[in-house]
Amino acid sequence: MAPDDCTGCKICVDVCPAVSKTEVRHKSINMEDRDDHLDRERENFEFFKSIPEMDRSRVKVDSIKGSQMLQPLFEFSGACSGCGETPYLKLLSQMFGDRVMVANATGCSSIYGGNLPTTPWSVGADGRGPAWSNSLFEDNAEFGLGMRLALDAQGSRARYLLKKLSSFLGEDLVTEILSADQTTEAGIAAQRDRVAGLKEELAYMAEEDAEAQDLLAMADDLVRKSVWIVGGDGWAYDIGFGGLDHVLASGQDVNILVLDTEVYSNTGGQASKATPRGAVAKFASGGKATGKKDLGMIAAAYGNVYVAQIAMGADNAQTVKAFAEAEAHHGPSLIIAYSHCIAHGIDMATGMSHQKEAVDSGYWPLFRFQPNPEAEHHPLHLDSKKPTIPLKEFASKEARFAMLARTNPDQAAQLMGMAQKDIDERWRLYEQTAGIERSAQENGAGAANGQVTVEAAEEA
Ligand SMILES: Cc1ncc(C[n+]2csc(CCOP(=O)(O)OP(=O)(O)O)c2C)c(N)n1
Ligand code: SF4
Ligand code: SF4
Repeated sequence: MAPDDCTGCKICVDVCPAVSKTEVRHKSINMEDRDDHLDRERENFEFFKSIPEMDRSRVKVDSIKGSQMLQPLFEFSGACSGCGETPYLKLLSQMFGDRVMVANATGCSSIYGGNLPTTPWSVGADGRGPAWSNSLFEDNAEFGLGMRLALDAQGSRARYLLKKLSSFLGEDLVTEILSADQTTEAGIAAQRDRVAGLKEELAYMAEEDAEAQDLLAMADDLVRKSVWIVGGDGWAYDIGFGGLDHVLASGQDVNILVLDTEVYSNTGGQASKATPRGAVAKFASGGKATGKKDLGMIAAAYGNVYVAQIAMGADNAQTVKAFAEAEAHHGPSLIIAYSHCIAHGIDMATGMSHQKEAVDSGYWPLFRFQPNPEAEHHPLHLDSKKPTIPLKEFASKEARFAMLARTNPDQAAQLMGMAQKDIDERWRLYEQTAGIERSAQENGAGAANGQVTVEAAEEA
């Protein structure tokens, strides 16, 4: 661990599975006084940093062990100690590396993600890292869609110029670049090598040829990028929902990650449509009277949108799978990630194990909705089991529920009863939906929304 950057959140100790057989409560990782260990751990960390990073193409990126072997390009953020949002961003940066482009809605993730002049978004030894930018709270989905459209337009112009200059560049190189399989890390690394070779060729030609100069500027767009539209529930469920819906309907290849803390965390915990019934939040001081909006099922209604509801602390394999599937899906993807937060009034050291209780109680069911053109296909996969503990058991550990029981026990009891019914009913609905067959069609000919690609227009 990084001794100068550890915030003492204790989560690593809480989740450490290796327990001593002889010493009670002693694990492979334990909390001890910082001052007694600082010098030794600084030395260890320096040694750790000297170990070469793994070659991405030799690692199974879509597995827990594989993804955790890879260098995080999001590290040491200024979030609260033990924040439930940041581990998802670290994982995202490990799995997709410097090909990631993030459109970040205003909220906690834009503040700890861009507390300039520092930023936790980092670079590898070659100086490359994810590209990140922050937009408004009300238009971030559109902002990310713009990134996608710009990448597509540049990529299509680059392919057009590549074909046009093929007699100078060599037919073999051009064909290899145009037909490259970029679905794996090895395929992407090979494409990067080809593009590096192409840029060397173009550097010679660029002085005399304006089109070669143009292609040189856009050659990097021939390597597949991964666009991620990131924000909190206040953005996704409420203020930015119109734009989010527009982007889901666009059919474009973007990935949306909702870090769901069930309140507007960055401005002090106001209720959003993601806040569950019975929870106390600002603007819901008597406990929220209505149930949580089911954003996942709204998105799934489109049929061609990949949707996953995840909770890393409950099932990290399902989390990694959802990220990999969302990224691979040729169309819009939505991941709704349960993110524990100081606003919930929990012991943050138990954040990850508490996520498991959220799932065990049915409060946060895990699922993946996988669009598929096959007619005999059940797109909804329920990844968590039928609830095994009552909601009350989970909720009693959170001040947002418990405080109402103290101040207004009758109202708390009534809302808790209704909230339990919400859970039972949602589980019943999901179980039935998991049995439904549905097929999804790909986008029609040409780009989504009837746009004509630069490539097609210039060729015409
Ligand atoms: C249109 C607009 N209204 C209000 C704000 C103030 N504001 C900034 S962040 C934020 C809360 C964000 O909440 P959420 O999207 O849930 O993200 P979280 O902080 O929980 O990660 C608000 C209200 C703003 N930036 N823009
Ligand atoms: S998980 Fe928390 S306690 Fe453990 S090393 Fe990281 S910051 Fe420190
Ligand atoms: S307020 Fe919540 S979401 Fe924001 S940084 Fe703190 S723990 Fe994370």
